[in-house]
Amino acid sequence: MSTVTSIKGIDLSYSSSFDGSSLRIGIVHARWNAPIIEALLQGTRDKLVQCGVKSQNIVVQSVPGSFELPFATKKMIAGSHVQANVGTADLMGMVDSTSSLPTEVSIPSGSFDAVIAIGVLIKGATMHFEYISEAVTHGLMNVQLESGVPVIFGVLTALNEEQALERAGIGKGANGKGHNHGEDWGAAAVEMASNNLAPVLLMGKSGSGKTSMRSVIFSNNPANLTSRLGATIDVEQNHVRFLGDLILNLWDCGGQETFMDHYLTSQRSTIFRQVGVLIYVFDVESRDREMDLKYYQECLQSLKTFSPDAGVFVLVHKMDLVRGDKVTVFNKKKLELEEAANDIPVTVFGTSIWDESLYRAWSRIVHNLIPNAPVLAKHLAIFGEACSAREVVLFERTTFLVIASSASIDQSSTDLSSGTPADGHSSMLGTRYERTSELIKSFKHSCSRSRAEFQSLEMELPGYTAVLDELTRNTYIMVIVHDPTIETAAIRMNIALARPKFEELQADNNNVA
Ligand code: DLZ
Repeated sequence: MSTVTSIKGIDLSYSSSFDGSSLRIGIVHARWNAPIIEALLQGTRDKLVQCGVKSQNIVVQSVPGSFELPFATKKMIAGSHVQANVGTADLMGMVDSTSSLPTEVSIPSGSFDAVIAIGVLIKGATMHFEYISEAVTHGLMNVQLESGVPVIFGVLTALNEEQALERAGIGKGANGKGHNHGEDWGAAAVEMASNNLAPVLLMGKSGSGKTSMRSVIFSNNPANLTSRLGATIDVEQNHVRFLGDLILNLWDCGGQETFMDHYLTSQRSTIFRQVGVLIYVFDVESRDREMDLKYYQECLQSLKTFSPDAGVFVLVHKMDLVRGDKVTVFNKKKLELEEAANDIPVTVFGTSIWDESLYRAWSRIVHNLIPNAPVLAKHLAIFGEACSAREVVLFERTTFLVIASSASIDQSSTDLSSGTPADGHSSMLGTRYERTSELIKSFKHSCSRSRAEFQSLEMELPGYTAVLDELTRNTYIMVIVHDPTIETAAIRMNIALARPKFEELQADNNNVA
């Protein structure tokens, strides 16, 4: 039987389960006690990279001593000029003649998902140690509470040099080398940052269809299987990967009245703080109109208080159940919900899991969350023109949501963030691309049932030719040409030629996410 020698420390197996590939992490380190700092910095970096953080997304800045850490951390989070690419030669002000001087870079505000403050304080003969330790601890705590960005406390407060060396994994005494605490700080940063991504709140009364739509869009379940899903209890947090490295921090909030009451009272600041997008779902057939509106308005007010910049999308769901004139029913409901929102801008969609309307709404929502969507759209239009395409559409690979589109007929390049079609539901013209999303998703389900993998599609019809093919690792492109002399092989070749450019654009996207 193995003996447990220590129960102290972070459970690294748990922390390492987080994926840091979309995160940007700042490190501020002191230059006092340089060799120890150097080891800690290395341990921190190694762990960050091991957790998937890209080296170009780790920005390092140094300050003279630990006392300066809170100030520098605050500045780094605020997005002021920081010193980047500082190597260990910078420690203690040493100049490495072989490396270029540290570059000044401007970091956009809010661009760090977490900052790690590293310092080594070693007790001396005076009270200096106590004062600095306490001031730095409080200072760093204040920075994270005020900024809302997690700050990792990477400051060793050692009674002697030996203790500090051991905690940096370079001990020389009887206890051996010891464990490098920098690894724990790297893992803690990734965990805290992953849990701190601006949430996308999915709210609405229990039974309104929130979980089913999430399952259809993100878990790729066919609509007919969603009836088996149980009600969501409390808040279910999901990190949904989109376009490769973009992570949507989706909070599916159970809609039972007890939960709703908690969200709006004791949990109000936790639920509504720093929200990126609120998606509020209504069951169009709901009988409890007054109660529905009351919760809706209270949620909007809470959002306005804690996340005034959040986008709001309202889905009038289960439109397939409406008998009679769907357009009139939808328009009436839309007006009612816009009026109830008062001065808060809301975008209202009519949706159903049984048709393309769900894809239309979610394409618009997700489009809002893609940092360089306009750039992608611009390049898509250039591509379309270069290969004489009448229409070009870009789909996300797993969800098949429309990310961008460009058409030469009406010059309507792409603005997926603009409103709804007149009937808000099934206007064929307004939802043609999303109809393709839905059809391809169904086709992919059929493929997987027969253990085949969907790869590409070609259609040659008298009026036009359409090719749907993989563009990048995370996207598909559909190219529609009306010129009968253009062959599908030529379209495919153009797609292959455009591939590197779009891979590059997507990498940029992930870096600014
Ligand atoms: C002054 C000082 C001392 C005595 N000890 C340490 C230390 O052990 N670790 C550390 O990071 N910094 C030390 N400093 C420097 C202060 O943190 C600070 O840089 C100076 O007082 C200037 O404000």
